[in-house]
Formats: sequence, structure tokens, C-alpha cells
Amino acid sequence: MNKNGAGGRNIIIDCDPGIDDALAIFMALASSRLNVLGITTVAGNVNISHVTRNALSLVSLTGKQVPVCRGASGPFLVPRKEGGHVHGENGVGDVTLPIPSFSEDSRPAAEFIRETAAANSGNLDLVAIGPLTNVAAALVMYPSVKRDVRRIIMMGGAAGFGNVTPAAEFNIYADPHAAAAVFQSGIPIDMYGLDVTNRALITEDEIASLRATGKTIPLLCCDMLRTYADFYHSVGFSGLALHDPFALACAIDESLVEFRECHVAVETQGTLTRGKTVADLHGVTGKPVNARVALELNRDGFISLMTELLCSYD
Ligand SMILES: [Ca+2]
Repeated sequence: MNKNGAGGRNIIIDCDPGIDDALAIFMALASSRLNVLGITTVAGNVNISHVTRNALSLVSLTGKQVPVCRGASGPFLVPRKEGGHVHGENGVGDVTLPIPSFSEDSRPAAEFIRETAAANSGNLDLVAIGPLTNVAAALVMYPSVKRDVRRIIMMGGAAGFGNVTPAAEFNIYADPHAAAAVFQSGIPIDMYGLDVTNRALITEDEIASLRATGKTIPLLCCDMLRTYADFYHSVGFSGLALHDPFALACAIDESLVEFRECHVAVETQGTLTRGKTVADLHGVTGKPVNARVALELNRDGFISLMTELLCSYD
């Protein structure tokens, strides 16, 4: 039991919905093993107004209500980078979402993180599935956050190759200085990077099975995934890489992956490699472990868990 009397792991989802963020939000709110205390939004896939409105609409669709707090409208030091070519102009595959049934919380994201972490000290995990600007802002402004947050579960980075550049993954590249601050924070990090999420693929047959349920939320997910499919097919993938849903699934069941504990640093300067997560998998630097980097995954187990959660809505 947690302090709110509900079962499950207390989390805040920091996100930039985002098609794959949308699926992750639906999954989180359906899981009895997670207790979503709030959602904070950050500019990333699309601008802060779109991601915040999308988050409100997505939560409304579930029939639940959690605080949705607006966060950073751009990164600390670098120009803003959007992922609209992957996620559509409105961030959710240009699917029209319903008008939200409730309003955004008046607390800024970083303040909400501070307050919620203090109220659940040692019993709160941040699930960060967008650029890390809000998380870094909370750490910089409120030192108590380092003490109160138990773990950061992150979709971001790669021990291997990047996607937005040959070296860097989108969430880290979008705000490398924020990511560097998070990796230097001392809070234990579970890093679900492209090493696993590029293999967390859903096939067209599996999408067809979701659609065949005829249920509202699975159908909406399939509609959003159409835009996502256009991108992944254009870059030669055999399926659609479900980055954020995979990290969220691992917040529920970490046995879906195998980790390597190591030190991870973020390149903030390199002209070719800015935003790369440099994972010292072989311990050559002698620097202390600050992350568990997921390197292997149970794809079938992930798809099964995701399908179960998405189809649990009426
Ligand atoms: Ca995201």
C-alpha cells in the first residue's frame, strides 16, 4: 500500500504526447500496479500547448482524472527540436481528440514534482518519456527532489546508435544539458534506450488484432499509429518502435528486460555527437554506476502486457 491507500508503484509521468506517449498514458492509467499521481508535460514531439492539451484529452478518455501540470516550453540552452514529422502536426497523428473533461493544474511541472516527491519521499518514481527539461529544472530548483525521488525510469538515449542523429536519440538530443544534469543527479536511473525500444516493435498483424477488438481506446491507438507507421516504414523498420510504451511496461514489470549497470554520461559539446549517452558498458572509465541500461528485451511479453492494458478499457 502507498500513502494514498492505493496499491501499486507511485509515479509521475513526465511526457510530450506524442503518439507513443499516448499509449503509455493509457497503459499506466489501466495498470493496478501503478499509481499515477500526476502527469507533467514538456515540449518535445510538439509544442507545450499541444502536448498539454493532448495529455488532458488522453486522461479524459480513460474516465479518470489526475493532475496535469504544464512544464517547460523548450530546452535550457539549445534550439527547440520537434518530432512533428513522426507524430503529426498535433502530436497524436492528426487524430482529433475530444475536448478535455477537466482543466490543467495550476502548478508548474517542476513545482508539482517537488511537492509530490516531498509528500511521498522515498516512494515516488519519475517515468520520464520526453526531453528531460522538467526533471532537470526540478533538480536544479529544488535540491530536496534528489532525496525524495527513488528512481527515474527513462525512455532516452542509446548505448549504441542514435535516431535523430547518427549518435543521439531524440529525447536526449532535444535537451542534452538537462539530460546531463539528470545523469549527474545521483538518483538511480533505469535507461530504456534505443538498444531495446527499437526492438519493441508492434507488427501490422498485432495492430489489426487491436483494431478487431472494436473498443474505443484500442481503436484510437490504431488510428494514431497510422501516422507513426508512415514514418517507420519510410526508414525501413519491419514494425513500429513503441519507445515510451516499452519503458512504461518495464515500470510495471522490469523482468521484460536485462540490464547492465554502468556509468552513463551525456555529450553536450560534440559537433557530431551532441546528445549521445556515453554508456561505459565495460567499466573502462572507473566512474561509479549511475544507471541500469536495458540491453535485452522480451518483446512478446511486452506486446502481451500492452494489449491486455489497452483492452482493459470498456
Ligand atoms: Ca515521448
